[in-house]
Amino acid sequence: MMMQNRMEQCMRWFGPNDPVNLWDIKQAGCTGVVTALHHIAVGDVWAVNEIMKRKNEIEAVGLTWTVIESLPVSEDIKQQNGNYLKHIENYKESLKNVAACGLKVVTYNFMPILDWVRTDIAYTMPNGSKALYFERAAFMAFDLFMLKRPNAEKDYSPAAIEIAKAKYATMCENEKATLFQNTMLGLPGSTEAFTPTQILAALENYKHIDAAKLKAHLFYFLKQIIPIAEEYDVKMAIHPDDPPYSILGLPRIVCTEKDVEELLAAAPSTANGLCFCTGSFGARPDNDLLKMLQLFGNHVHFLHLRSTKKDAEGNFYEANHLDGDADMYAIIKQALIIMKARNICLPMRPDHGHQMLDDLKKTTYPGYSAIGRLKGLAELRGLEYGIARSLNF
Ligand code: DNO
Repeated sequence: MMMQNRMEQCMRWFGPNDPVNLWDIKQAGCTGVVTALHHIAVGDVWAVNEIMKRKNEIEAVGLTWTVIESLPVSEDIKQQNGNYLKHIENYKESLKNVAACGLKVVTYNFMPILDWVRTDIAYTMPNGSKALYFERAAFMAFDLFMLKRPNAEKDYSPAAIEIAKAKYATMCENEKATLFQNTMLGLPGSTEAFTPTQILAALENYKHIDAAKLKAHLFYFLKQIIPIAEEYDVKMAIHPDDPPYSILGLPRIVCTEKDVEELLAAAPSTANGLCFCTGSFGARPDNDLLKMLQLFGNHVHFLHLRSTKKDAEGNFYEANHLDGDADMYAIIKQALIIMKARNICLPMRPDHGHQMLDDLKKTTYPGYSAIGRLKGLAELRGLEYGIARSLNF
């Protein structure tokens, strides 16, 4: 029988402490789960028994652990100092263990210090649901007047600094505290935020690491890791930077088509691939999502579907999955073409979702409440079904 090349519907699960449980994910219509061993310190080896324990939990409800998100890369590796060689060896070990447990796709990122950054995690939409929002003026105000990053003013034009000043002047103490908390949120899967002292010290470590140097560190890492991934049949899927440009003076190097071209060329192999996040790449007006998907289709191992709505001031919010600036019709159509050509089912997760209905009363990881993601998934699934049928796929 011919295989139906459809996206494998997944949701992210943050493990046993996640208020959204595996049954919720199953009821949303997923077959796959995307998760990580969040309790293992970054840089340490993921042991087979730990991986198996999590895998069995997932399989006990009839779901599959489809993608690891993330097997994190340590700051030592990103900065090439301290224990980086040991951490690279540990990473290889983890990949072997992951493969031994039958897992095939590993997502990671190479963002310095911070992962994704938003200024508002409860931005009210006209219908009362809450979205994630990046407000440029608020972010600049945070950087210049709250964090007081040394030399921050050099990164902004005088006009931008005036905008930040005006924004800061309108903010009450409560708003400032919330902005601080939101911006300094730590890694996904953790509710801990960085302190100003921690972040300023971490930024200091990047004083001599510019984009070219960070790229060299990424390429070094890839040259070490990709042969192992290839040997053990694991696909590496790097997540783009979010937002896809420099923040807090930090280099960000997985933002554009050119960045992707370079990183793929650094270790040529289909094991060297992408988590194609339409929300992250899509937050830059100069990224043509469809073109990128066409160009890099053979290296896409995982899809994050989400649509940001940008404005001329550099703000963006996360719109409904079928609204926003991403042409989701064109993207899903292209994903179907890629899957058919490669005869595979690409794992996909509705990335983030609005906090809505009953979830407005609950505390969940920002962006990861159940109902908004379920709605996004249902819309994406319907769109895919319609396109696939009309193409006779
Ligand atoms: C945000 C996520 C990212 C992603 C990591 C992958 O919700 O898409 O935090 O998981 O960057 O390493």
